[in-house]
Amino acid sequence: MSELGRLEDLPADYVAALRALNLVPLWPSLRAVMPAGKPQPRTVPTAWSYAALKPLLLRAGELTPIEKAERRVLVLANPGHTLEKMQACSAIYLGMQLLLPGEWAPSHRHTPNAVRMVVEGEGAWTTVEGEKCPMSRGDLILTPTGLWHEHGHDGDQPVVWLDVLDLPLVHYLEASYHVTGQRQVPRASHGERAFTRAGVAPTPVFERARRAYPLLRYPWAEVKAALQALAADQRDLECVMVAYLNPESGGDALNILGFYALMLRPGQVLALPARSPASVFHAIEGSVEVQVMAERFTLAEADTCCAPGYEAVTLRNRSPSAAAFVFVADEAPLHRKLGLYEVRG
Ligand code: GTQ
Repeated sequence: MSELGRLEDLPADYVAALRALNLVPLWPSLRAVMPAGKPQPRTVPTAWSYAALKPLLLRAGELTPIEKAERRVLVLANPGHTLEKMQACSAIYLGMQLLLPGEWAPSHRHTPNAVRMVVEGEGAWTTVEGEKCPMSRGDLILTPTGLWHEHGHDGDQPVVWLDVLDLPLVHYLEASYHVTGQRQVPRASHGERAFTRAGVAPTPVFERARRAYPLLRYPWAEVKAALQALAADQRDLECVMVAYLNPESGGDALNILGFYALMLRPGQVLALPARSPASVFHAIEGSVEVQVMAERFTLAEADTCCAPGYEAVTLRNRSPSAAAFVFVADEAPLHRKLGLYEVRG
């Protein structure tokens, strides 16, 4: 195939005439926007150590009162996108949020979808549309697009959680905005237990208005038990993984990003195929080695890393005697909806 013409090959007056009319020749940029065979992601494999960031997050607690921050968050930014873009990868934002005892992060709603994976501390809660969700380590709390949410803390130690949002995508779509609201009054009965038995869901005789997001809190104790049961039941199963689902529709818990919990048996090496979506890995329990491209990260508990799409990822449980548990977020629901999803074996 012959080389395509370059911008420098064109007369300067011609390029200037085009620019004056807001016109651009395609051919000098065609290969950049559609590279041969495989995308060239900006996302570079990056890891964030919790032990390294925690003192800086606690210092933010001293430097900036919650009233001056609204959300006291250090963003886990991918240098490949430039730090200012606040992106872990093209569609995923990651942040570590600190709430100190007695603090309150006021009620708001916004167009981006968010989830919280609780990293450390007891006694905090997120109220979502009046549903008060207690936060314990490993719990996943959804705050889907448009739903009111606020965070509070009745405990006596700092609480930290990992925020995962589709903010980069929603911002790119010029659809990102928020609305500030009043303190919520928690509802007495919020039906939290209604979906925690596998295979059955509430079925009222009289049709009720179905909630788009019937389950907002996925307790770690339940998810871990599901993984352990799966591993014990299928001893040959290589990938012991569960997806966080909407229990009424059976579909992904949220529309844009996918969320999963993975168990690695003692010493297990798990080779994940190259797939089109980018992924994030966060160690909930145990120590896990993550190999992607030329990088090999060792994730201790509460550490996080990201991997670009179209790259194979190999995970290894570093313990010969204990299982390891990993929280995974990816862009798969988005890729599937757009018809872009690929597995490259
Ligand atoms: O807790 O509502 O990390 O609105 C970024 C934006 C957390 C939140 C973030 C947010 C929140």
